[in-house]
Amino acid sequence: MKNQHCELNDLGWNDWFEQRVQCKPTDTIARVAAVDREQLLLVDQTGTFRAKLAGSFLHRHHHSHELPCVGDWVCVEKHAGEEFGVVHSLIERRSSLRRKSAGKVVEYQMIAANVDYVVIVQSCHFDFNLKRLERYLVMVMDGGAEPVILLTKTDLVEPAVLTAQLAELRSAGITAPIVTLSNVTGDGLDDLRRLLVPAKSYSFVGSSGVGKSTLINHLIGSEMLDTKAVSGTGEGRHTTVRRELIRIEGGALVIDNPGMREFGILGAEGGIASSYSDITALSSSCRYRDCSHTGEPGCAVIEAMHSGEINQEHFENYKKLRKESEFYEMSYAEKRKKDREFGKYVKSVKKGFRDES
Ligand SMILES: Nc1nc2c(ncn2[C@@H]2O[C@H](COP(=O)(O)OP(=O)(O)OP(=O)(O)O)[C@@H](O)[C@H]2O)c(=O)[nH]1
Ligand SMILES: [Mg+2]
Ligand SMILES: [Zn+2]
Repeated sequence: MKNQHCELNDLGWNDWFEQRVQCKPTDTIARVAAVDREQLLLVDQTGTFRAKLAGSFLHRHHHSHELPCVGDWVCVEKHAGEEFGVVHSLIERRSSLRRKSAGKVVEYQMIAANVDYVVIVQSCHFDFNLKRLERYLVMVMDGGAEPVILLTKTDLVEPAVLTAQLAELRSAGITAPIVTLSNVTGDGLDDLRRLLVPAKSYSFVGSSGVGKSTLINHLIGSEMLDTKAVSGTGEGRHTTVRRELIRIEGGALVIDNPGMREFGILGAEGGIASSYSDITALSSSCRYRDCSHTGEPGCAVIEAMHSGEINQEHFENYKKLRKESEFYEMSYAEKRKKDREFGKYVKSVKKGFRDES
């Protein structure tokens, strides 16, 4: 993170936090720039440094949403010459971008904390979907942040397509600011830059491949984040796997996010049906009712693609989205497993903590 000569205020600190902070006199204040397993990357006026959670902190907090996530402010004890700072407490969150994880007990999974704006990114080229956008809007409002809508890849559609999409957003009563841009031609980039306020935090969310990291690289002015061509095979590998708070030119703070696979959008199947109604309509003519359109005999979708009736990229996007939503559906067991491992980790740290005391 580029943050030479940065005051806490430049990193998003303000009176709201000042009035609520209760750090011990031996602690200082820092912001979480990234979380890598149990290790945190923190940033303050001195720069970035690594930190770990105090055993006593883990002892007091049992839910994953109570642990620091990117964007959080924390009280940290830092000694010169020591590799890691020790985080003693979390400062109250002003906003939380989070989603409910499915299960009997409502648990929240944090995506980012203390973001002022969430930029909901959709590509106007096949990814545009009002229902999905509305679900994102609900999530953003629910967390106490402001939404901004961003339509990317305008270079790939006719102006009339874009005009129709904008009309659809407005007629749905959506009043959030909307920016349209192309990362390829650079059209609209300045419109977005003008919206970004120094020291405010922006989290970018949206499906995989819509151009979030490409855009943020443009804003940073360097190829800091990995981006990847959407592969022609529809291989659903996500390029961004880590969230990191980055201070861009002009002073705004941005957080990139992985695409939908990790983000998880409940009910994505419904959204798929409506933006790929041509494919779902064709499916009913496939020989097998549960045809996956990946090579079964008598597949009407593949046939239509070969005859040029449906566009190949459109079909690849459909397959990719299908895969993501299936992955999400089946990831509960995996999530459970992760939670168990986390529980073990908490126990081992607690044990160590008791041993020390
Ligand atoms: N034509 C066109 N291609 C774009 C545009 N923006 C991004 N791309 C391309 O789309 C692909 C995916 O872009 P990324 O920036 O990696 O997408 P992402 O949203 O970060 O994806 P995840 O990290 O998987 O969530 C890359 O090949 C980009 O070059 C655009 O405005 N127009
Ligand atoms: Mg990315
Ligand atoms: Zn088929």
